Amino acid sequence: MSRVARRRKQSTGDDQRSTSSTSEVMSSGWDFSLANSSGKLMKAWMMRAVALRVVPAGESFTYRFIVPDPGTCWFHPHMGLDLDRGMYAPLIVDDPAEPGRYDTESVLILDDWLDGIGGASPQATYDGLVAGGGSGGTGSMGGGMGDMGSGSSAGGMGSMNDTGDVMYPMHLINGRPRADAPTVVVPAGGRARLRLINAGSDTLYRVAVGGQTLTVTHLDGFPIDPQEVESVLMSMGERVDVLVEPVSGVWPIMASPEGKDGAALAWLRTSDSNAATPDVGVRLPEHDRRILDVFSARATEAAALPSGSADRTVDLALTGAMAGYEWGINGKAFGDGDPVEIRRGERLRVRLRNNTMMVHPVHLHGHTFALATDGAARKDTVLVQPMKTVSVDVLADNPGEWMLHCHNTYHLEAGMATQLSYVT
Ligand SMILES: [Cu+2]
Repeated sequence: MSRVARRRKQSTGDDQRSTSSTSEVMSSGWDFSLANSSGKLMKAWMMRAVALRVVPAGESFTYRFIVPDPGTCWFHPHMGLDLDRGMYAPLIVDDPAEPGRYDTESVLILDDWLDGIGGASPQATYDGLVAGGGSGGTGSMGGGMGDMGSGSSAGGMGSMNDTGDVMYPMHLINGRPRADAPTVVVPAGGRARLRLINAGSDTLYRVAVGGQTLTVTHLDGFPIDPQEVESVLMSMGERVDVLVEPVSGVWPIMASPEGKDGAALAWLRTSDSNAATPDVGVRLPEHDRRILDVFSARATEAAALPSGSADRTVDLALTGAMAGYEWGINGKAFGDGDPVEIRRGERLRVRLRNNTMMVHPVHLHGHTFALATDGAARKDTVLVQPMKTVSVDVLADNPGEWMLHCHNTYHLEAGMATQLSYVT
């Protein structure tokens, strides 16, 4: 366990903020220094506003950028499989006009973990997947297409097909396993805001809080008309903010890995309760009750893209198979295919068709998008289920070269990415 904790500390300890207040961030941009003491090359992509830089070992690079929107964000490198070794941290931008009221605010980062356990490593796991199957100890579920079968242990909410390639021995919240679960304390009768981030590499998490209703207020940092649910399904890269008003006691906050064994755990305790933590197993009844439907969520007026029709539509097929572990877009691995051309000022509709039997959370750099129906939620990452199509609208307002990729670390490493290129 100490290894996990130590890695967590390493992964965030080198980052330095150089601003002191949110208002400064909002008004004058932000210096963000990354110092690389890892002894190897580190490539960093910031999620929304900042482009890719390679930070050589022993050197540092300072990002300076304007923060366009408040919200729950995170940052991490996209260098090989570093993300699955815990190199990430939350990036929370406070909203000076925050309308919500809550008594406590907590960031809960979900992660799937195998590195260093039983000799496993992300690289050995990837190599095992490419070689066509999981050998023991690499943590890989391996096997050919369909080996996971229907996979999901979930009852009810629609059938998931393959939700992941890798079996993880541990699921963590804020770097901590179940036996050392973190606790969120909320005043008796109070309201807690939970900022949930799925930093996992290959795991969808279904999150619920025992005995409680969740009021979902933000998706990927952007406000929605609040929705009351009992569980939320989060793909890799997604963030969900919820409000909870627990009745007096201690309650499990549980992230159930979709289609996989185990669970990540935290506790929600009211300040007036000394109750012992109960034995809660790996699944709550709430996991199989009302689940958030991202596609029916409505953006608040401030967060919605202006209504309007797309100037142009681009089709991107998510392609590949477990055999050979060849993932790509339009049948090509990153670098082999043509970039998607985009013109400044246009509204581009990107139609994402998943031609595989696996789920793929698709994330776009440098922009946010709206799910392509009027008033739908604004996001930057969207889960595309097997054999389904999801359309998103992108306003071309940030010239540069930007990645669009699957946020499964192993699929990305295999090439499931393309580039959005501004042309004049
Ligand atoms: Cu993928």
